[in-house]
Amino acid sequence: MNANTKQYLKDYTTPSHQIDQIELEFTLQEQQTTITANSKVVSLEKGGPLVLNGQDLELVSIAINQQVLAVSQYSVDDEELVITDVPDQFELTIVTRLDPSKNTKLEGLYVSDGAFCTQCEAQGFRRITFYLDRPDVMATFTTKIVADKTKFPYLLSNGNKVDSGDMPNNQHFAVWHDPHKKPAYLFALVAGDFDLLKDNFVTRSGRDVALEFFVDKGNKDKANHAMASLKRAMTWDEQRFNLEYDLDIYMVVAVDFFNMGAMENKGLNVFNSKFVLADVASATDSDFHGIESVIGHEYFHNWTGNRITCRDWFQLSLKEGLTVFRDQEFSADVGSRAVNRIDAVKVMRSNQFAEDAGPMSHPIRPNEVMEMNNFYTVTVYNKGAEVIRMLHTLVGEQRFQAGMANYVLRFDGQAVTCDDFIDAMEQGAEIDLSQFKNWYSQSGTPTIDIVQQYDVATHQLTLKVNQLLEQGNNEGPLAPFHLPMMVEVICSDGTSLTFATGKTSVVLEINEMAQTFIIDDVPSGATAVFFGDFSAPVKMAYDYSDAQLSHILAHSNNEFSRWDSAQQLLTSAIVNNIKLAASERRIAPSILESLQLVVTDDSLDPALVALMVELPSLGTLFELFDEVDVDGIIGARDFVKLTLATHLHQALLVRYQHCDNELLHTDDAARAVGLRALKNTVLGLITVTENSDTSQLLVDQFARATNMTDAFSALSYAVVNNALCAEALLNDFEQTWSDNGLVMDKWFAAIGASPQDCVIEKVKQLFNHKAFSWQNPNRVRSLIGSFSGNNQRQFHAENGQGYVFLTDQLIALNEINPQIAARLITPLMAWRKISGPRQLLMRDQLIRLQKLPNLAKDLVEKVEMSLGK
Ligand code: 0A1
Ligand code: ZN
Repeated sequence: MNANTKQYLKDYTTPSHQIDQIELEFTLQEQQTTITANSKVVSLEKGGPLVLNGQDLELVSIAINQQVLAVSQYSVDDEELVITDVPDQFELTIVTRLDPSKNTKLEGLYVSDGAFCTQCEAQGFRRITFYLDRPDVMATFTTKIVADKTKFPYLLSNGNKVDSGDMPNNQHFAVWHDPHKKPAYLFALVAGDFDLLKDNFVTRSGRDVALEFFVDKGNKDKANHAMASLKRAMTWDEQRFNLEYDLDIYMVVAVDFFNMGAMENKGLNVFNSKFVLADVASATDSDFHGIESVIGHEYFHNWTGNRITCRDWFQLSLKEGLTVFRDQEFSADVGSRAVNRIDAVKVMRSNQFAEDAGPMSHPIRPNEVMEMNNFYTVTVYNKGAEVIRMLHTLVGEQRFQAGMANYVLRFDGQAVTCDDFIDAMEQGAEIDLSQFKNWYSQSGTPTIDIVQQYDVATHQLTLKVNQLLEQGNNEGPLAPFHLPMMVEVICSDGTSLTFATGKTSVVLEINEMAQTFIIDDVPSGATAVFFGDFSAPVKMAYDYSDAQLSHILAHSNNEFSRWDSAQQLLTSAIVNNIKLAASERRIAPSILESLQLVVTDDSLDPALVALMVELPSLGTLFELFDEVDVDGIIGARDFVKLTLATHLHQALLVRYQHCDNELLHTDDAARAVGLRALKNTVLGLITVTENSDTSQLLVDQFARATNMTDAFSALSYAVVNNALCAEALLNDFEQTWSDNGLVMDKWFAAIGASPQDCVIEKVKQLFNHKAFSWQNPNRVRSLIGSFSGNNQRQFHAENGQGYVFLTDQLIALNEINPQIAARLITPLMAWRKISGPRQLLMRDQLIRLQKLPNLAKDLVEKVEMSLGK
């Protein structure tokens, strides 16, 4: 098979062979590991050849029923091993050899800081042995690991440990057996020396589960939060989804070298150490939150992903969309629902809307894929979760859970499709989803256009609703989507209308291109609020006046809508100034007044206030336009920020002080997180003006900080706001933390986001920093990713040097870790939307990449999609 070709969903065929059992034996050595794979193979289509996947492998031997095959009996190339003549049923023994120390792609078996570990999703198992590496081939795995006892005291794999012992030459072994059938992508092996944090969890039915966290030596205490989060997740899944854990042991290993966040391997999760290790000195509140959410996510995969898995990789959202929905609900139930919802919506409006409007636009169930690693996207994950959330909104919790129960009942132990899920939901939740299915096959963000008419005589509010769909990458005519629109009606006195259900919101079901709804008993002068809670992943075309937005901000019963109206006020203030010369820029005083009220409102959750006074990100603002005026948007946003900071200066200072004081006394941990969020958002605004006072404020906070949230906020605002103290704080921070890679990531990211013109030079110098490593994805993402993804000002420097710089680094990473390179290329792919000479400067760099002789498949696909045929 040719490496750089596309695979199509429509071409799916069932596997030619089944593998029910596999026994693996690993003899681990850093530079030369030998793997013997013994599989029980059954032919499903009589007579066909057996075609196994394999990549970067040295084939040592191959035998069928213990008979070694002659070279003439098989053929091997870069991608496949083909055995032409096989019996209907046989034992296949393959011996392969590889060099894990050279595996910088971090897929398959590799070495992370001296420990062996694996990453097999999506197609990493084929880098270990030749196999039917596809998720619909499910086997029971027995794994024997042999390694040096001193260097690798812990030998881990999936399932339960069934044997272990010593061997000659200081070697030892362990044998693991996983009773649950699984696809190869859920296989894992870890060998190394760790500190071990142990606990246990008794499930609802009384199963005693050992919980074990393996972390770098000296870091045991930093795993306590992750452990507590895991126990919360286990309890929550029993209570809310009625799902219980199914093995006697659940292990989590934290490694420093990892391409993604974490991996849900059965019984043996492998985590990026960023999502395990935390203490207040070295991790921010948002790091703590991230750990809880990723720990939850991987745990929830045990049912939605592992026990019920995907038939093929086009179905990825079957497990990911659903599991993101589950982890979001977990975070919302154990923390603030509104804050979690807002965080999720910010990701949708900036990253996902951008992806859906760009060259990589794909439905949550893609139709074509060249490199699967490129499809672990915000569309598959986050829009996928929004699609599940719409189902939940349409049917309500009880019927949704009935649908879930039916899904589990029907498909446990199987590899299934998104259609199977929908089918189970239709049956269990009793709803017709034939039209809802369009969310799985059509890409792009729908715009919902709303026109209102109010009849004073009948008190009826008529809503004329139109779906505006963009062709984008879709083939054929587009069908209307089925989506819930949550509506609240706020009267002129600030009270919200109560509907027949007794609630202050109603869900209208949109399922036609053009539709009319009538809401009765609406008093005159009322304001209707659409898409409360972001009830569908759409853009809304309805122009509220600033007065209406201020009214919603002050009175909505829905915290999300209050935040959203504040964002819309700020957005309109920015948008209105884009085309104006600096001297002509203005903000309506009413907007400043509304925000002043927010800043001074003690009755609101401080975490929410923090989100309300935060300006929409440049990423979100760019998504409002088909053609992006980079200078105009940055200039207008800077202006609004400075005006806000100046106008609200006194109120901000007071609020900063109040938060600080309350933090000294409160012992409510959740409230303290909100107070810190507000205090630091406010600090960011106050210090927009650089002078000795604001610089001193940063210096003081940095010096007094008893936690990383406060210390790093002071540092990063010093850098982004160009404070006089920036250099001093950066040096201090570096001195303190230079031995802690995860904390140095923050330092690298702060510098990468610096607005100074010399930032590229600084970043280049840091490539030689002792804490930086090209092989470590976290370091690369922090330094280069923060520049290209978080520093629009310098990335889009007029002379194009930001584009050249990023491309230089992509060329280097193409050799080291193409998966990471392909993630970092995203900002360059938006070239068509960027107006003026920048557009061609960006395109030039994509062309430069295209001409590279050994461009990896990951980048080939993205470059081709960006440049078009
Ligand atoms: N399934 C994991 C994500 C993941 C995907 C691919 C990886 O390597 C290529 C690693 C992890 C999750 O959703 O958490
Ligand atoms: Zn996942």
